Amino acid sequence: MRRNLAGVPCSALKYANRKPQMTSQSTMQSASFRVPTHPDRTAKIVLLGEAAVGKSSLAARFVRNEFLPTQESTIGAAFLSHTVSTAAGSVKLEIWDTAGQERYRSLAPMYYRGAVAALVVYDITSAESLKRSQSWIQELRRNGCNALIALLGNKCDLAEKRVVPQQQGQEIAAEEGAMFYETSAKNGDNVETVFRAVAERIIAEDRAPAARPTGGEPPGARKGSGVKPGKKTQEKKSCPCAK
Ligand SMILES: Nc1nc2c(ncn2[C@@H]2O[C@H](COP(=O)(O)OP(=O)(O)OP(=O)(O)O)[C@@H](O)[C@H]2O)c(=O)[nH]1
Ligand SMILES: [Mg+2]
Repeated sequence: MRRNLAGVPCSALKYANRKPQMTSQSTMQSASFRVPTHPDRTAKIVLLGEAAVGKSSLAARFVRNEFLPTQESTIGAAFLSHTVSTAAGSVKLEIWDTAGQERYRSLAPMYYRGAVAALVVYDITSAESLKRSQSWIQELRRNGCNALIALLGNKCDLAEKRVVPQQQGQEIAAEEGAMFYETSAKNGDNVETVFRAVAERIIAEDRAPAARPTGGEPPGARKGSGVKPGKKTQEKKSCPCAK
């Protein structure tokens, strides 16, 4: 199957559930670093995890510095991008925010394939979501995906409802050779830290290629749009890599 530059089959590029446009360079950049017009590298990263653990909320906090208490469940996947500047260079993170609902489960491989980093999210108030995050990590390994993995225990602001001790998440991450953070998309705890740490590792380990000369989003992608596979659409036909 022919794919666009983000590794997504063109047949998946039907957009639904349109949301407000996002800026590709957010206000979340560190004051000490200016976001460059032409980042040095481009890296595909993917957010995985059970439904409602806060994947979209983490992405929205990182890219737009906002939190929606009534964040809608993602349909298919959403795409966002944001450039992180570090002392060692800049990297444009092309973020695929997958849908956690079971009915979209079979789509996940096309989003994690080719990803240089996977943020696997669970909710610290749900033991089930931690189990699910372990299955995601195992699936990535089983499929030979050698992406950098970060295990994130989200909703750490809900201390009174916590059922997953921080140490448990930490131990699982250590066993899996993954980075580990507890985060809160709601109050922003550790959100920029996670993405920045991932960007720094991507640069340090030379995991991402130099940025495409023309820049911009993968063909067919729309910032902040839900991506829903389905029947043929005009957009599919016009995709430059469609058969
Ligand atoms: N208290 C709290 N609520 C959060 C946090 N992150 C997300 N939520 C809430 O949890 C709910 C689900 O968040 P989403 O971001 O839609 O979760 P998701 O993982 O993207 O869900 P799917 O798209 O269905 O896979 C929403 O009501 C959010 O407002 C957090 O850090 N703290
Ligand atoms: Mg979502």
